[in-house]
Amino acid sequence: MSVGHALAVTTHGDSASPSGAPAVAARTGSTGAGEDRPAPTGDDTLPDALTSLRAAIGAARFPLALPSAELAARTVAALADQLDDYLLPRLARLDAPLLVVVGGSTGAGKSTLVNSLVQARVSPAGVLRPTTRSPVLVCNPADSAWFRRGELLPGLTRTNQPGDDPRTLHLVTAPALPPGLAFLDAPDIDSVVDANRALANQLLAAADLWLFVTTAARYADAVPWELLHGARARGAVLALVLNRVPAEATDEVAAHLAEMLAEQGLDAAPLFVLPETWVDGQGLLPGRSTAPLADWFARLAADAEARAAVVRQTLGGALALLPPTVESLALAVDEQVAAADALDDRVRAAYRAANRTVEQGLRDGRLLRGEVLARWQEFIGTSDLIRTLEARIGRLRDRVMAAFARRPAPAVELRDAIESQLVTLLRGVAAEAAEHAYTGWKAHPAGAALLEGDLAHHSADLPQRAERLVRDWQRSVLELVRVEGGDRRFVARTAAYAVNATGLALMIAVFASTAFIPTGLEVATGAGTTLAGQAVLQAIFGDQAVRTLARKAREDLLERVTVLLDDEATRYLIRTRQVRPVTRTATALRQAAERVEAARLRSGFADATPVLSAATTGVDAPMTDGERP
Ligand SMILES: Nc1nc2c(ncn2[C@@H]2O[C@H](COP(=O)(O)OP(=O)(O)OP(=O)(O)O)[C@@H](O)[C@H]2O)c(=O)[nH]1
Ligand SMILES: [Mg+2]
Repeated sequence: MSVGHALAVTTHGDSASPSGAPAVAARTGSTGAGEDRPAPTGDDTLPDALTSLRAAIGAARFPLALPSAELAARTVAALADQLDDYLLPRLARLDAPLLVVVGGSTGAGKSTLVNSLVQARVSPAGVLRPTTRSPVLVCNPADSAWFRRGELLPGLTRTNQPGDDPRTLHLVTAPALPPGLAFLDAPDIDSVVDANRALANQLLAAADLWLFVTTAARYADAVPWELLHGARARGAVLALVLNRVPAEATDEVAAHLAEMLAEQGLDAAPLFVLPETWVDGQGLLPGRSTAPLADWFARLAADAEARAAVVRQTLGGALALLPPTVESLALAVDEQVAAADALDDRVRAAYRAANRTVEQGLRDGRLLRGEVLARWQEFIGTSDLIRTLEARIGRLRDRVMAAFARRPAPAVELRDAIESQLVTLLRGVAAEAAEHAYTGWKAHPAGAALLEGDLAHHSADLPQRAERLVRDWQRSVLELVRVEGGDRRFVARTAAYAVNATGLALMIAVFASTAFIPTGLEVATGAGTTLAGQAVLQAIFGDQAVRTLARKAREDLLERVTVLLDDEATRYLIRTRQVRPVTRTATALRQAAERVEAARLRSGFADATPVLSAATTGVDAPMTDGERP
């Protein structure tokens, strides 16, 4: 009975060659096709362009927890592997032996098939699933030096012993295998063992040709189809083995699989249908069962042009996929930058609001209340201040003197009241800003992931820093009075007490500032202010020189507050800074991809068209029960 389709390789236009050899069209490079292409944007070679791309990819990070980040990180890892494992070494040695990676579900009979094809038990097959955990590479002794050198799949340590370590590659030679072709028996692609699965994917990306092995029982599984899609998308050369097909089901199963392949656009790949059979004492399949496959590979091995064409197609497909893949990475980097910006904006908005609240507090006179107001009134009730004021309020001073009992100057108390009023304000705005920044981040997926530590509140030492800030400011106000007010009429040049008193008055002026000066005292001082208090303030603020100093003192205070709040905001901003992509990461990726694309178009790999296609030929009928040993 003739069952299935098998090998056959056709060329473009040519029907299967008379000899039945895998008449694969060898592409002839770029000559002839170059005229129609856009002008190249650079003149570097593909290996150079790929090396730059490798560097750009190596620098890409996606630490912000965005929906795109996980896939991007996986793509980076896969691309980096593909460049290191396959593209760079393969481009450097286009004539190196063809690597056939044998991949598929566990128990599909991959190891058994490889052993049978090379006529030696090079890879243990077994009943324990999964059996193959560490890849085994088998080649003709003449090719072993190339694979041993470790340019291909450099991350796998070469060994001469079988083992279980997925980071090793067991190298075996088999004289029965012709030179020019090597088989790599891979762990299963849908393994329950994570490391197996990851390794299988990595190995497939390093294949010149993927021999996909499935069984009558497993061919409809989802995972292999995903991988097959990936292989098709990459334009990788693919051949399929439908293994262990029971005689009675052959037609049905082979037809169904062929239908599925056609639906997925994979019908160009050669499909070999192998009958269910017995393995011999060595664990090898009978020669007649594997003969079509063995012949096909033998002809491929013997045909250097065909092998070169396979390499060109797989390479060309992988290279063509690089620019769009790298663009997806650049977009993911853009998203990281945008998210970092958005998070920073939330923090900055929270602290800008805090700054504004302080500014407003200074403008609307709300600070000139309670304790500060009481202490101020007490203070101006003493002669210290009054004596320092200019003569034009001398008469007023007399009245004030009369109104207030003479007491020791409560300057210290006023200063303390100003300090505590300001510190309370600063603590309040810092607490509020922290809360806003915190909730702003919490609501953002990438922000929530960054919120470790106590970021819901102002920093623990903020009260102390705020106190220090106010005291420093007060000192600087006195300094201002000393330096700038030294030659003004309202300060007695040498009197320390006068400096002190004027300084305190200036601080009050800062508290009252704009609301006070243009609109009058009632706004700022509110009810309960004594006539004397108002009058003195008016006298003070009526003076242009004092107003100028008050403005300076106010600006000084606001600058200090900005520094304090900036420090608070830094607690958040430092986190985004740590994870923010380095400037130009996305640009570097895009430029590197452009260089690769330009070099690819010049190289001729862009012209690769499918070199292997299916044709229906006879294949051995499944063994009957009577033929089984
Ligand atoms: N009867 C029969 N047994 C087979 C055939 N092919 C494989 N086996 C047996 O099936 C079991 C699994 O085969 P393996 O070759 O180890 O399968 P594998 O695909 O390499 O499995 P993993 O390494 O786990 O991915 C072994 O016990 C083989 O002897 C076959 O065609 N007929
Ligand atoms: Mg195996």
